[in-house]
Amino acid sequence: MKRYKFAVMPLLILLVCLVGCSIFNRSSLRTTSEDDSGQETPYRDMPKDGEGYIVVGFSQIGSESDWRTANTESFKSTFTAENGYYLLFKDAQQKHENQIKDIRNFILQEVDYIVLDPVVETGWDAVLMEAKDAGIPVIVVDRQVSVKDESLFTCWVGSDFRKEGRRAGKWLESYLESQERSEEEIKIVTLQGTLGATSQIGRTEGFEEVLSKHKNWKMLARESGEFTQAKGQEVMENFLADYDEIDVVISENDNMTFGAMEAIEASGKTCGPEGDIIVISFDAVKAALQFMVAGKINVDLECNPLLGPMVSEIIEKLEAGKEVGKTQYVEEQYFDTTMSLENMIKNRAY
Ligand code: GZL
Repeated sequence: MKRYKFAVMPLLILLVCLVGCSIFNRSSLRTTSEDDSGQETPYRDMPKDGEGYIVVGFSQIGSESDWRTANTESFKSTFTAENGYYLLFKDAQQKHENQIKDIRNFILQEVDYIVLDPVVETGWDAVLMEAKDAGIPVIVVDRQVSVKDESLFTCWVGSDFRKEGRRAGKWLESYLESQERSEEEIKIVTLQGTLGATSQIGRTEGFEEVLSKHKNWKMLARESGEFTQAKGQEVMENFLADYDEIDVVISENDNMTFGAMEAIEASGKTCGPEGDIIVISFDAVKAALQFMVAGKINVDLECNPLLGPMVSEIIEKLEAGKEVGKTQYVEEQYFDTTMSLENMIKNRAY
């Protein structure tokens, strides 16, 4: 009995501390969020207890590309106080360990929902189990998680990346036919995105499905440019140094394409419909479409970053106790130089 009594005191002290921390955490909740500079900034006119707002913790990958900037803006402009939300936004600078830390902080702050854009597909089982144990629904967006137990997340919203990759391959088939080059040996290099990211896996494998049907298409090399312009330029410089002849560059996002264009032109070669190298890009952000109009990019496979409104609709359904689909794809198309783009670009949201 004595041992039992003795054990009770520390437990009581621990309980008092935990309750104190929890009150502190909740009172610190809804008073700050991180702006683009990563600084914690006080939210204006947000009631101290934050009651009446749906609190959403968003773990964003980083700010590595124009696409990512548009994706972040879509969430920040949707999850506003006017729309009944309080958004806790964290930028993980493309680091998996930062996202794990951010999710754990959201759990500690007892948010109502966690939105996760996972930098790579693996390594999420443990932290998503912690969110599940805390009773916090997780909505995965853009890239996917690969977990043993799919009940660890409520649903996923994003693009069909494999379809984007297949579309790129089919576009190349028809383009080469139009150029009467279908029987020619075609030398190809690929700038891959962040290895292990769903967008990289899908685009690479989707294009591979078409590549495998053409014995005359030679994939000289694939290397990751990490979805950034600087790394994309560096990898393309190496490809140009290693291979005298390159007919096609597949670049798995526009920012790597911008770097590749720099490298191609610095080497004395040209790109685009009138150039030495066919450029196939992904994302279709405004700046890339402007380069297409300027004749530097042949085709751009759209990847829609505007996921904020779809996720808000999902949360409203969940709040109303409704079911939501486990997998939800966004609409996408592609653009090439046969299309008149000027007007579309003017009105383009990203
Ligand atoms: C695609 C997204 C990719 C974009 C890149 O959905 O995951 O990450 O294609 C971004 O621009 O870096």
